[in-house]
Amino acid sequence: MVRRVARPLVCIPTYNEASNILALVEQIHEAAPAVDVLVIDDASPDGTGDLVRTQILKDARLEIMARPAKLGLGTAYMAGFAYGLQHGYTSVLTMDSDFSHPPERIPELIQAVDNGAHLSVGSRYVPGGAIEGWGTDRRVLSATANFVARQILRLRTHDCTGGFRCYSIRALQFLVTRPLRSSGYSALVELLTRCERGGLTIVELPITFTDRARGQSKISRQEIFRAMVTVLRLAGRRS
Ligand SMILES: Nc1nc2c(ncn2[C@@H]2O[C@H](COP(=O)(O)OP(=O)(O)OP(=O)(O)O)[C@@H](O)[C@H]2O)c(=O)[nH]1
Ligand SMILES: [Mg+2]
Repeated sequence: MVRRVARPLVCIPTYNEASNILALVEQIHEAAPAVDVLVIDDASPDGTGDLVRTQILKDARLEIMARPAKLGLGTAYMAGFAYGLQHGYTSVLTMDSDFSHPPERIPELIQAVDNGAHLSVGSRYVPGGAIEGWGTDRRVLSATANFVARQILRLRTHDCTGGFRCYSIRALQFLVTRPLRSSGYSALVELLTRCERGGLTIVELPITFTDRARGQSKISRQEIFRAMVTVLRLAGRRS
């Protein structure tokens, strides 16, 4: 039988995050004791899944969804959304597992949804937002990608590529009705575009994004190219 709970769920997709994941879960629970955490792990070769499974024996607020192979960020988010709805969670917050997204801001993102927003976005690109640890190349790439995506897709949200977001039940129900076209990082732009086109209320809260200190980046040139194709494909569609 499915256990039904009435609290928020934090979903963390992981691929080779053994050096980060348990410390992150601890910080999340320090900042937000009343949330459950679902790690969505894609058979990480570095044993991330085993670490989480061992910790679950000691931590009732932790759960794992173990997937058989690296299936991409987009399908990980969609699987987390379905899990959240099925188990009766009040909202689903997503974040990266490399400490780029500050756990201490989780309560504010959840609160914004509790106050009526359909989606709250932790944003680097609104006043008060910042990026720490990135060199000029990465800053320019990210700022340009955001600017171009916003212009082409006519998005109002300033940070359309960040993964620190809290989705309300209404947003989750709306998003799970149709599978995503993108499976990788560009899923973030697709999810946001669908929310905006669906008329959902979105609020952006400034965050300081910090570059990953431990573990390896998974973003590749191929992913960046795919993200650009996604933007063009979405631009050609109405909904
Ligand atoms: N489940 C799952 N998680 C993934 C996959 N690819 C990336 N992730 C996770 O998604 C999050 C974001 O990935 P990162 O590698 O940090 O990507 P990034 O932030 O663009 O790149 P960095 O600057 O290196 O941090 C991290 O928690 C990853 O472990 C995947 O295919 N499946
Ligand atoms: Mg990262």
